[in-house]
Amino acid sequence: MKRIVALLAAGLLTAVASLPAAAPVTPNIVLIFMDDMGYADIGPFGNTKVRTPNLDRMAAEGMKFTSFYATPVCSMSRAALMTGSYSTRVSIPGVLFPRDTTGLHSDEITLAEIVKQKGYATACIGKWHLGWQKEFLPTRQGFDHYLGIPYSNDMSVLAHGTRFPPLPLIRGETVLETEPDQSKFTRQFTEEAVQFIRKNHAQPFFVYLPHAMIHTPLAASEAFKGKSQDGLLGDAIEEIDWSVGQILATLRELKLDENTLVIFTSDNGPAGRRPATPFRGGKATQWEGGVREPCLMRWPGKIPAGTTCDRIAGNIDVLPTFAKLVGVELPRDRVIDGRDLTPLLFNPQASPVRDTHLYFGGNLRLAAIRQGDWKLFLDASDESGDTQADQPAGGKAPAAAKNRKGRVAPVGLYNLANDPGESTDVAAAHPAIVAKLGVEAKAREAEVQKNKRPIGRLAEAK
Ligand SMILES: [Ca+2]
Repeated sequence: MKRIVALLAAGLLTAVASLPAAAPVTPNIVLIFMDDMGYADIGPFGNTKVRTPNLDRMAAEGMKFTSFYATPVCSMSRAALMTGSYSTRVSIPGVLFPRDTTGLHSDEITLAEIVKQKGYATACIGKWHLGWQKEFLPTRQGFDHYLGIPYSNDMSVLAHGTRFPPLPLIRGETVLETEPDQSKFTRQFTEEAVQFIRKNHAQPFFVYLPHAMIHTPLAASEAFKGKSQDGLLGDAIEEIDWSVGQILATLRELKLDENTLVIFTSDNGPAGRRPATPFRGGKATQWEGGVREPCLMRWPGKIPAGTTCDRIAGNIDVLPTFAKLVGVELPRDRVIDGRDLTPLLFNPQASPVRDTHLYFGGNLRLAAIRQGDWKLFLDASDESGDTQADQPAGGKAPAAAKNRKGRVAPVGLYNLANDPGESTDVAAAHPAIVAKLGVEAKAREAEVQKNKRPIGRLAEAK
């Protein structure tokens, strides 16, 4: 009998050993989410001005995604990330402000609530921006632990005078202080994350680390201030790189490297008219530079080192990916727009998990559609609620039209493979593609509008 058991066990072990890398495991997850960091702001994506050795190493040890989509501005990106659904699907407009009494609806199932089903310890450390009243805080959306600011770091008395209330720093649901010293943010949030990882290292954990940087007002601690070759922006980016290094060093020290997926990405394109080379546009636009983000994923032994994946992916795909990795079924009572990225994590050349991306605007309307290499702008255009103007790449005059609010908005058809900088509108040469994508966009937008779910309102919040 013992012999049979031993043989069975031996057979089982052989079977386990021969399973492909995609075998079910429940990794720890660290999701580092930047604010206003654009495609070209870090070394792995072509920045040669700032030093990002830890991010460079993360790329060398993991996978770089080059078609990873967010949205033009803050709140809508976080809504998509948290719910696996387009921002319009969950009715979150561009940017929530302190005057707003809305937030992510309590019925939404967030990343934290997905992994919670498997007993993960969960923390949100940094900027939330999905509703600031206590009914909307991370603590009400599956996070055990919260330290951070409830909206952008410029929504403060210091930046805007009394039009805004003093910026609060919150722990749990309690305001610790107002108008905190922002030069301490990156260090403080990093130390909090490291502490949380140390405390929970013996059980599965999920750390969501949405940094306040590099949204303006920029700040860096004394150790980084004045040290980069790119002013305060470079200082802030180099401190973020230090932060990534601290997280990775902690995982290594605790021998959690091979059982932890670390993701680094951002919420929207670069602010302040700096380029998102090779893409056109920046924050608050639907040009690729406004919505295509640097994205790194690292999981030694699982994700092949030093690889690049150009398949369409984005922050809506994070939730289905987490669900797959931790072994939780996706909710069936609602539409989840994202797709499980795990086939690509283990093989960047695997078939695309989706061939289409929808570019929703802050006005909840569909502004553009990408299918394969083709991208068509629609006349709904983007009105993201932010004040950043469009910025043509290379100083060229953009192909553009005025939208209903009189803002300049992109129009036309672009081939992103031949023309990633969206310099040439080729609609006139490809009427059949324009027609096909137009029909597709209309049908898809109609479906999202029909099946969208409500924003949370304070009076209704549970
Ligand atoms: Ca942002």
